[in-house]
Amino acid sequence: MPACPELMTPAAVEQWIRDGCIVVPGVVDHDTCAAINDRAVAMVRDIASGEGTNGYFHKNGSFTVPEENFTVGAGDRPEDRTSKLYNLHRHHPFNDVAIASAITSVVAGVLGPAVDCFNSQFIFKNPGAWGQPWHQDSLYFNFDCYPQVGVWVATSRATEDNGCLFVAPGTHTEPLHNHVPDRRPGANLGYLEIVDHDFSSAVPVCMDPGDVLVFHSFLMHRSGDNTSDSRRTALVFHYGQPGTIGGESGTIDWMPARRA
Ligand SMILES: O=C(O)CCC(=O)C(=O)O
Repeated sequence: MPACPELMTPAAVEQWIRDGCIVVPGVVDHDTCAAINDRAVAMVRDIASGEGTNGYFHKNGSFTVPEENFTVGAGDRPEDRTSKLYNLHRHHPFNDVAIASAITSVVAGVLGPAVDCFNSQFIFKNPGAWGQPWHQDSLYFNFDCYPQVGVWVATSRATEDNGCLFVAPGTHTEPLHNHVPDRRPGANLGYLEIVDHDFSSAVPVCMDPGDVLVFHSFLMHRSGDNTSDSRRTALVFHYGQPGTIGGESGTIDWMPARRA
């Protein structure tokens, strides 16, 4: 049950309880999506000129993770070979979205009136890039309380051809499942997958730029391969309750996002 259902519409409350995720259309305007994409590319180029090896580069607290494998040839620019760019939520223009009330009010409906953003990523799903296998985000968090809430902001169109997310509605009520290393040889480092669940009722989440998926950190989800010839991009934030303890890592940085 959401902590503050009065902050949500009755339909959103019902959907959250049943599915563990809600799509909120048209939250971020198209100019902001374009500015986010441009800034992410500029940051990746800048970070790639700094310290690092094999696509793992870091600068000023942000860092990049490389795409390990492509189904087709990839370009040579840093942004063509990057999978994820981490630690953005304190930087413009990402910060404006992280604290936007259209997003944090839904998150507050779920978690309570005060929420912190503790993780941010920009995901480059370049042409040919493989998807991320079925997983629950809570596996990657080691906190003293649950749930956390993920917010996936489409900054390009997300379609079945270019690697949109797929969710298994209702799986947020499952416990945390065992995850095994991604079985595809050459998959991105750190990808883990659930292999003990029937995903036949999973659905694609096709989105337009600026649409937002809000999802429970136990919800099982994956993304598809990008079989198109253009990049699919997304900005992802994770939120939790202020005062949450544990889980210290290089991708966790607690920042107030909304106060009662
Ligand atoms: O955007 C993607 O391709 C995968 C994102 C995802 O599954 C996640 O951030 O947990």
